[in-house]
Amino acid sequence: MKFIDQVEIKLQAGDGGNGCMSFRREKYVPFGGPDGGDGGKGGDVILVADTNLQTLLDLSYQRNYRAKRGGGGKGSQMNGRGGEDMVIRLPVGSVIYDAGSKEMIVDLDRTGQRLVVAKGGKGGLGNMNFKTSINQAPRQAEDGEPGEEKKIRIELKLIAEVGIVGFPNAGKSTLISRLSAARPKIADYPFTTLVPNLGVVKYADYKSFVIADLPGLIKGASQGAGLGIQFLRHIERTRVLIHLVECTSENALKDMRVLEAELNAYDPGLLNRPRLIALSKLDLCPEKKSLDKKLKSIKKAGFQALAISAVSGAGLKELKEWAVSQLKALEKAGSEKREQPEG
Ligand SMILES: Nc1nc2c(ncn2[C@@H]2O[C@H](COP(=O)(O)OP(=O)(O)OP(=O)(O)O)[C@@H](O)[C@H]2O)c(=O)[nH]1
Ligand SMILES: [Mg+2]
Repeated sequence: MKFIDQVEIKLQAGDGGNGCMSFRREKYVPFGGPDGGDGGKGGDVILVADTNLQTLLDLSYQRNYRAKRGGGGKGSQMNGRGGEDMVIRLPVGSVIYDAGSKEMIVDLDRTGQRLVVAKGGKGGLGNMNFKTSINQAPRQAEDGEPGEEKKIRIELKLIAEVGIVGFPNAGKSTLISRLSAARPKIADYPFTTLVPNLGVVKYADYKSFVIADLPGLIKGASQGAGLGIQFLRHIERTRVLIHLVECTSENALKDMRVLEAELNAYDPGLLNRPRLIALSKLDLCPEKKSLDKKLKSIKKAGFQALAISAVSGAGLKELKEWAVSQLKALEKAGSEKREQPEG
């Protein structure tokens, strides 16, 4: 499936139906009076967050959306019917911006969340509404109001609690395939992963968190090298990060600084998340002494560190536990803050 995470579309809500000008005509009822009904309301354009969708692909094919116009009012006091709404389904995590002003309209981050993004026009009043004591036969009826027109930009920001960031080939996809049911492509060459993958990691009593495997980052990515850094949009919402550096690396700390520089160029806030460096492919580094030395130098620089192997499974339990403990701590801190609002 193709992964599209940005798209611009045009929306047109339905115009309101016109009010009707008509007079009651019936045998034996002279001067029957005005009986023109009102126009119906135009259909709205509505956005709905749907968990069944993972990409904005469909919207990249269809760029124009139009709700139906309201029906016209009729004689015999009949009001027009309302125009049908246009409902657009979007993946959860879609952020909607006004394409003109660039302002954010809404962040659809909850399943089932709905928003009327363009309102249908009001129907016009029929002439039966304009009857007064001095004007018993009004020849006046309103036209319906035009429906709202809008151009919006949609950005998909995946919702995952834990993000895996590292150089190409570090073993990110292999790791997510070991921790979750996700089955991303794994291969012995850089840039195997071109789009983010999500996996659900289960732990303890039916609890789980979502982990994201991102395409590899390289030095200069913020200037466009490799796949660039635009996909980092998908870790904006993560709460903790795992950095993968191959244990065979000559200088893991130096590699780490390269990753940090690219993350910092995208959003310095990313570096404030709880982070852990996992030296990957432990099975390829059998010599315990030199591995311990590497871990020690990373820890000395103030990082939390672990050695793991997605192949042998070593260290995976600890890695999972670390992520869970960090998420729990963040949750606790969040709820305490909510209980004691400042000021
Ligand atoms: N020996 C060993 N090989 C591993 C381990 N984890 C991954 N590999 C191998 O390393 C290569 C790259 O693995 P991927 O999981 O595709 O790496 P990635 O970080 O997702 O790479 P990109 O998607 O290209 O950024 C594959 O050949 C894997 O089989 C490990 O723990 N031990
Ligand atoms: Mg990969």
